[in-house]
Amino acid sequence: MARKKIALIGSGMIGGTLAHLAAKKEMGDIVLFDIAEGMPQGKALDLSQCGPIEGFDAKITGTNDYADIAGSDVIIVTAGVPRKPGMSRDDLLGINLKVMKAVGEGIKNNAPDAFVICITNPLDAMVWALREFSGLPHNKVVGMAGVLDSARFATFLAWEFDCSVKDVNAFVLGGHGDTMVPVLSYSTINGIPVKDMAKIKGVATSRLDEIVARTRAGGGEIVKLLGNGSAYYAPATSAISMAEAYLGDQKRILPSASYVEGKYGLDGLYVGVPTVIGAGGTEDVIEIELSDEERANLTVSVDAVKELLEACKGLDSSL
Ligand code: TXD
Repeated sequence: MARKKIALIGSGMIGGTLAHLAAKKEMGDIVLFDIAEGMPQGKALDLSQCGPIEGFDAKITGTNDYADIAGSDVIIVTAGVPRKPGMSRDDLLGINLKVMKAVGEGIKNNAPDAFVICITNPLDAMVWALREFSGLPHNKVVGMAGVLDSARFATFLAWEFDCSVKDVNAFVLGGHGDTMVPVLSYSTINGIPVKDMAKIKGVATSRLDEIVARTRAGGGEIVKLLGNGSAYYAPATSAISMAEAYLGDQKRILPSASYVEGKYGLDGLYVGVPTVIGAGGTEDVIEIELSDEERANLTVSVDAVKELLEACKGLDSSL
């Protein structure tokens, strides 16, 4: 059987980290694409030279030509610009929408059978636009945010309870923005509801509220500390888990920005929901019961996503 092929559109901080992780895991051969000339080729060469040390077999190449992504099984899109301190994700809309148009056309013309994972911000709007521009089926285009947001939530919960991150199952719904909805009622420490664990450990409800707030602002906290660019290790790791779920037909339930039609009272937009990912791409969206408060929070988040979609339509008449 031929090796799988993974194309990374955008070879910046996340793209480079994705390439390294995918190579280490021997997920397949890797193509780094970027508009910057020389940079993807340079990174590909550097990463190839990790092979003898780490002992992986993966052909890693860099390119500025979309023809080289032909036959890709998975494409992960990070092309665009990241936030600078003080910027919101939405400030990136105008620039990154144009980038999604070019990328969508590149995918449509060269690798229409791929499973596409979009990472570019503002995520929920960009994954929608990328799907529109590429014309791929909705189940083959998904956005990565929820795996990262729930990993952030899990990290903070593990620190608070002084327990292993391996035992934390943290649940986040909604758009990838300041309105995202960390759902405490579905978050557990090895099956023990977080609220019960808080009682056992004497953690105040106000402290849990602070953890929820820190999760929501988790990306901005890193942007501010880095001073230049945004998080990349955990975002790349998150997208790799989604790619593995697809390539391995794992049927994992991962919080992903998926196309929702009907469920959660939503109609035809991408937003973060628990999603079954397997060989069929996004195979199903799991609709969970929400409290009135959680549902109200989800509505706020969805409204923020809808506003961005309207803004996209205003900027590009083909949408
Ligand atoms: O949870 C999430 N979804 C995210 C999203 C978490 C963290 C960061 N997130 C977003 O990912 C971030 O806001 C950005 O929109 C993307 C990529 O972040 P990264 O840190 O990798 O940005 P870089 O290092 O600037 O890399 C972007 C690359 C850069 O090399 C550009 O030359 C390239 O994108 N680029 C393009 N490539 C191909 N085609 C076009 N048109 C293009 N334009 C820029």
